[in-house]
Amino acid sequence: MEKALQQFLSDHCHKTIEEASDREIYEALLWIAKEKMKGIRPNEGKRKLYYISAEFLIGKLLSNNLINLGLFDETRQVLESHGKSLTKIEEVEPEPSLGNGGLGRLAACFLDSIANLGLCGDGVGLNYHEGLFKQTFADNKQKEEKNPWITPESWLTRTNVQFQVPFKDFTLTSVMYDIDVPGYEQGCNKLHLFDIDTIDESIICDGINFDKTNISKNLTLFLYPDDSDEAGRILRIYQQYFMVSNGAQLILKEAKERGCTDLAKLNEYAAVQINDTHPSMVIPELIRLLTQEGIPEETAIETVSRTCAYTNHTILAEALEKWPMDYLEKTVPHLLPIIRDLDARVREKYSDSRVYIIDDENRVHMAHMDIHYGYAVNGVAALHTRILEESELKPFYEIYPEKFNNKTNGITFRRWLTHCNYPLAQYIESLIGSGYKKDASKLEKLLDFIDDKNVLSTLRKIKKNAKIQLKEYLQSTQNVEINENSIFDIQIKRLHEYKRQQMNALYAIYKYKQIKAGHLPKRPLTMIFGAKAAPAYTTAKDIIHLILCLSQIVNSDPQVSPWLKIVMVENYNVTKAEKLIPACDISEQISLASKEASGTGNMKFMLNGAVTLGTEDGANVEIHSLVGDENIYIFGASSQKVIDLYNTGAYNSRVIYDKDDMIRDLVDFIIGKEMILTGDPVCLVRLYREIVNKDWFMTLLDVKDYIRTKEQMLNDYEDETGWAKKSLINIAKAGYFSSDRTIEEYNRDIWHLA
Ligand code: 26V
Repeated sequence: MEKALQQFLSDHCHKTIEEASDREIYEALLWIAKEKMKGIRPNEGKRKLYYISAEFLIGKLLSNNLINLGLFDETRQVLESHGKSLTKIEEVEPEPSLGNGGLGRLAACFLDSIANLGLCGDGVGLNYHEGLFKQTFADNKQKEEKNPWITPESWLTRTNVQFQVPFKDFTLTSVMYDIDVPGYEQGCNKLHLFDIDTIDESIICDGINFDKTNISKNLTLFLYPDDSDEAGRILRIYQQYFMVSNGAQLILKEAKERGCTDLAKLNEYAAVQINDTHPSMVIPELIRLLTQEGIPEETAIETVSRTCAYTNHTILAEALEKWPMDYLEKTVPHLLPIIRDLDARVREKYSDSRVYIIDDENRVHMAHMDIHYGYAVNGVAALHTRILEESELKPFYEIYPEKFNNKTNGITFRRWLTHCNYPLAQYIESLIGSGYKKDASKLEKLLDFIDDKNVLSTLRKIKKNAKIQLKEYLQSTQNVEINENSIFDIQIKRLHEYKRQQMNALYAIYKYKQIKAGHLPKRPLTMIFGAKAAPAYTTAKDIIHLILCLSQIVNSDPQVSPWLKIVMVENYNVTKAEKLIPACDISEQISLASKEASGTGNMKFMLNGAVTLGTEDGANVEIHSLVGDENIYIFGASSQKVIDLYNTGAYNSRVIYDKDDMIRDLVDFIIGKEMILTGDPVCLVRLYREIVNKDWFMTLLDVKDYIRTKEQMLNDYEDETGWAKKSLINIAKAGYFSSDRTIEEYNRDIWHLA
């Protein structure tokens, strides 16, 4: 590495490593890694997986690629010996924000694991130029700005692959860009991102607004443009069809190249994983292309049904896509006869209208199409899959019980341990060897050290150092001062009412009032939030406003701020997650039970030694059964109770508010004197009314139990050894959540690649 680096810098910059800037070193490392990846054989196999996803939240790639190329340790050492820091150099790399949150990050972890297991499988998605918006704060509110990430030197490689994609009134010519996905001591796969050459960034006017109608200029400009208006929703259909038509054409081209002479046997050459319903149009598109190639329609449908599998990532009704037929008519009319035919075949066989593809309002239920014409359907955590089978998708489960299966999510330890918490990874290796890198279940060997005082104290030191690093980072980026001896309590995830950041904010109000009343805690507490709200989601933005106002009030109060700090991290993204997670003591996973399909942040925190404060929801349920009651803090109503409350309509937040003085006191604070003086009364009153009159995600149902449990947790933290043991057990039991395990299961039960 040293020689290659010296050579590059001397050839291109006439400098030594010491003299070169961080940017020059970054570009040198980028070039060296790309060259090295060119030399790696591609993973091969007869049946190839295509993981089609509208989102791949890959994060920065330098460290991850160096790890997988086996160059990470050496690079760190070489740079250090020349007075340079890899962490600083990484700051130069822009983060591609090609995802909203969990779903996109999962796709990125999966690509990493697919490559690392040596499986033949590529990602297919879109090359958004701006990605998700960049969040800034002004007047205690979220503002959105564009977020460009493509620079002349990047991980993207333009290929010669181009396809024609037909729309109603025009045809677009695509270009395929590739990003290499190297496996650790394995072959290389690709992430294919499709784009067009005519994108025009100058049509973006203030913030993230742009002319949504000019498709040839805007198609891949933004990830999920605001779909609060019709033009936004139609643009989304253009994006989705563009993605799947390119994917389908690529699949057929590669199948033929790999020797598929009879396309009726496409399923022997390809498996398509449909990541949520965004790529669902791949089903009618593949059928269309196969019939164009001369395959009879009946056979084409059967072949496609043996090729495609669908993953469901949410039960939230508003997130399940149902496209009006007239939108499809305006954009992709050539798919309509196929979709109508697929629906007609369903109606012929089943009388239950709940399983129809086209409903009586003439909308296409994308998930229904996936379930009828895919060969597997999976949920992303045990509880989630059970809810799909027993309630959300019950009529489908009754028809096709054999298609349903669970695949509990996972995370790649290469990014979420080796890279983001190198000292912890090194220490684990010194204790149990490197075997856990290939087989994460070996982390359980750490349990041998549960009574080893030295080990527990070293783990505490590693956590403390991570906290100091985060303190320095927040000081330099946001100019806030936090106390490394305080408890770090962190909730980082998209802002959504079901994730209940508002409940955590009510806790902050509780704590503030306690301190004001002279009840000082045993130890200071730092509450950290990070969350972006969808630009058109008013309540989510009001919750951000609440948190920012609280943070202003609390942090500027000399009586309170030595004991309580509230920090809202600006522009929360993968890079920030990598800095926050190693420093966390309390991992907030407080969604309303039944609503969080899985969560993956919960796994990242656990792996880094945080203790979970959570509801029995998503993968928290599995974390709970792995670590046991002593090593997790569970509170709140069960998913069954919540489902019953929804079914009977019995939940009424106003009744709780009226009856419970303590709760009323906390909620009233939102529109109290301090808040109204600090914030925007319109937002605060609106949020107050939302909570008192609606509270669709039942914050007031769980808030008291939440406060009680969190107080218990803060108390228990004072038993240093006891807490360190909980932390160690969480790390030791995190092996199950390696995405290598998840992908092995996908391959064993669904893809059958090797
Ligand atoms: C999408 C939308 C779009 C419109 C308005 C509201 C709304 C609410 C939620 C969603 C979520 C879409 C799917 C998704 O991202 N699901 C997440 O997938 C993760 C990976 O499986 C999982 O860990 C998260 O629990 C789940 O929320």
